[in-house]
Amino acid sequence: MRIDAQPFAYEFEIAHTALVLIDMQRDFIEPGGFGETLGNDVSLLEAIVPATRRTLQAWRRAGGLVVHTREAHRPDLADCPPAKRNRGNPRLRIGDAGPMGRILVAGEPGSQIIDALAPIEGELVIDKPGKGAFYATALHETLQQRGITHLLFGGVTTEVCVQTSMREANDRGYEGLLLEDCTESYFPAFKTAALEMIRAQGAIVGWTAPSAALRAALGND
Ligand code: TIU
Repeated sequence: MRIDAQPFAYEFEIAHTALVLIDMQRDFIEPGGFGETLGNDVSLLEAIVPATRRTLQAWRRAGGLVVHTREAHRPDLADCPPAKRNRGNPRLRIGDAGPMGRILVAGEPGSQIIDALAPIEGELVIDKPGKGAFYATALHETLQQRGITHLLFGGVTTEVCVQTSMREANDRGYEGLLLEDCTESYFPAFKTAALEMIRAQGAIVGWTAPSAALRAALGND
């Protein structure tokens, strides 16, 4: 399969490709969660939900593997470095009680993936303590066991967890493509810059494409 992408066409086989949705959690997208405690306007992120849902549904119909990640710490915070918890001056720190439960803690309401994109049976859900999806997780081994060589990325935020995960994937030998309208940042200029950084220098990190290009290739929208 081949899709129109930048800086040039992206070729992949569904059987060897996973759709990886990064951290589409209430903690980042809804008021009262981690994203807002950092001082961000979280309303910006909602805009990508319809395109991401449509793409997820098309990818499911095509029979492709889906991976959902969540940035989430253990309740005892043993996997949260003090440097991460203490950085800056957030209104609430990781592990503090907020309106959606303890901030950025696994199992709390805020940690859940938003209803519109909720995982279904057979999809992988990876809790990760860092920004990158490969750090301190079994993601690489799991993808290798399934013969996955290509990764289609969406999720939030573009320049933090998505870009970090794409760079980690690139260094591990995956061919990665970021779905432009399925990713968002609290800072529009950072999203634009991240997309440009990824595809510059002949796809130094990977490709970018609108999700419609993927859905057109799948032909099942
Ligand atoms: N703050 C911010 O932009 N992002 C994060 O802290 N985590 C993710 O991107 N998931």
